[in-house]
Amino acid sequence: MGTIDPLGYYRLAPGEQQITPDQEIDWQRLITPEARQTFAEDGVVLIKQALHPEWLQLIDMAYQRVMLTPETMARFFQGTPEEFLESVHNYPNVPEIRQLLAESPIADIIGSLIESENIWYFLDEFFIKEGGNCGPTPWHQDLPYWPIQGRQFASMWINLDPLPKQECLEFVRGSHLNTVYDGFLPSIVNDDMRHPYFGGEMPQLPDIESERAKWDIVSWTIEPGDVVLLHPGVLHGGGPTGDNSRRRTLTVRCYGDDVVYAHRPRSMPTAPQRPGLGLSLNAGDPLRHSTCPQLRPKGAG
Ligand SMILES: O=C(O)CCC(=O)C(=O)O
Repeated sequence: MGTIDPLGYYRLAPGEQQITPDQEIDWQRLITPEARQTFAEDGVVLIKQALHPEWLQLIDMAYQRVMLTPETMARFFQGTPEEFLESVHNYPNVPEIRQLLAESPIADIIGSLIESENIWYFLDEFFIKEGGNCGPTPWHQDLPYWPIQGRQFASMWINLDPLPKQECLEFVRGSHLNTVYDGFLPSIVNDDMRHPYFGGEMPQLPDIESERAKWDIVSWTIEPGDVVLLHPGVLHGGGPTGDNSRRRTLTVRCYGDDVVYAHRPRSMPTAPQRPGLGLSLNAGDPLRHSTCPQLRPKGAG
């Protein structure tokens, strides 16, 4: 992929040709009954070439805007050569993310996959691994960090850069149907990538990395335009970068009708924090909150 110069003009990368189609991708034919079944059974599915290059360009613009304020970002492996960045919940402040969710087919694709006509926004996150040799993302499930439960939830994992298989995030097939483990504590991953986030109520994360053969791990070679959809209960991690690699990833998280508010241990706040959410909802209530705008049907929110 090329770059956008200071005047806002796209500059082609060496050898890149500007031959993008002038019509939206027919994504409906990509969300097949088999894709739905894979997502339901494995908790993760790869959909090839689902996003038009113009949506990637919009994500690139969002990425450039968030990079103006790197001091606002979380840092994994802080102060080490493996350091990488995470920027969370940009929907309220970054117009490109709002446009992306309003106009691109992301919410429609998720709605079709999880079979819900109503789709709400939950969260967006950038994972930015630049400069080469960034560390792996610690193995985890997203579910323990969020006070929610339900089947109709999918995160769309989108990359601006091509990735060889060994730099792609990895997933444990079917793990969303089993144990919900405690999260890991991001602030101390340098020392311990499995230190419990809450401690106590949920079992500690297993040591997947040292017993890889025991787990049904899947990952793919990724081209820009490919998307991976994952349920928040699926175990995922890995995806370090090589010597000269760059990985700019946006994850967009949306849900449908069956997702409800759920209890989490009180020992730590859920992450990212949503003050007031737990005051307005009880366990089992449909997840309706001012920070979760309805995206589909268009105009319903
Ligand atoms: O891309 C990554 O390294 C982490 C992504 C992730 O954990 C997620 O999307 O839930």
